[in-house]
Amino acid sequence: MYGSDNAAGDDSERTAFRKAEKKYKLYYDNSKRKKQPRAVDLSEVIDFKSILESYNRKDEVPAGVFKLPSDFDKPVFCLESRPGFYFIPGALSVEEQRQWITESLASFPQPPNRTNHNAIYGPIENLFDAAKENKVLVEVEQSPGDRLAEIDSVHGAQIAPLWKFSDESNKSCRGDGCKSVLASVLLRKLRWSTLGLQFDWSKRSYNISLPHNKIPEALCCLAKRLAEPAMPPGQEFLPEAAIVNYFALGDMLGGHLDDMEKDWSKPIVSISLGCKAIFLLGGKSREDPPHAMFLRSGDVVLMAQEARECFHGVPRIFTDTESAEINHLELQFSKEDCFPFLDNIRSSRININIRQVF
Ligand SMILES: O=C(O)CCC(=O)C(=O)O
Repeated sequence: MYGSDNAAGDDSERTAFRKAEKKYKLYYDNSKRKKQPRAVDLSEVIDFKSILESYNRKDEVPAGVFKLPSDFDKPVFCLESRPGFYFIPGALSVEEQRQWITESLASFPQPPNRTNHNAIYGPIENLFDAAKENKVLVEVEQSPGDRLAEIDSVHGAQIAPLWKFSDESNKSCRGDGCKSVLASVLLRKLRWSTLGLQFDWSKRSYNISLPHNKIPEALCCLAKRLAEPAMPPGQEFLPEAAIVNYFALGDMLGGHLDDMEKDWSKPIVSISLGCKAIFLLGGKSREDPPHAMFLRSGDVVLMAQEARECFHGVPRIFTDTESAEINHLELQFSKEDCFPFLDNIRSSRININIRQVF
């Protein structure tokens, strides 16, 4: 679940998980001329891309890792010390990556899906297009009747202002105190959107009374296929909710558990898109030293059974051209009308995690 840097709590500075987060988190050294990212030792980070290459070449995997015997069309790797954890390097083709990056930016934040912006601005339609067209979101005047109708039951705002996109910041503004914000800034500050059954972050539970659309059929089919290696025999994964996390440089997802779903025998299917990241997979206690591993665009992680009880998080994403490893996406988004997607993904990472709730 989405968390912040201090999601681990006040007394967490000493836990093994927190130490690992601090080891890999992005810090800057202020040298004489310019701010430089502090060098970090990546020698202990598990690299499933190299593991796959060596498995394909020599049929070998390192100690502690094994290849799952399965009918899945790509090798699936597991860790001996973390039953229920599955890693599928390069599970998504380049075309699939392109498709889901496009959907994540242009469609998934569309109402009734909620985003982190709902609490302040209410539902925002067509954010991606508005950012592309340099629009501005402005607070508009409403009649008292309109305003009372806008009560936000989840975030408790008594009178929610209404915001609309405009070509210029001064149009449709209500007088001197008019508030406005660039759509491109909102897109850059997009941190999550929720699909299917909506998750209420304030209560840390699913709020089934909130309006929602079903998970899109194509995403459902993909998740069902990807979940197979982790499914109990004879059972089918039923995607009911998804959280889309958007990471920008310097963002991290603090160590947490995903424990709000009823049946932990069913996996969480977690898809990585865009810039490379480090994922930390801990144990059942924050005191258990976590395994660090790279997540690249197209990789898929499944967490089921015992692994559902393991702390995990993302302390770092890499956006520099060499480390981000997204060159293959440049060609996919090379047409002029795709440039806004490329521009966004060059400096960000997207994670789609799909869940069966009941
Ligand atoms: O970004 C990721 O790879 C992990 C996301 C996650 O753990 C979550 O949303 O609960």
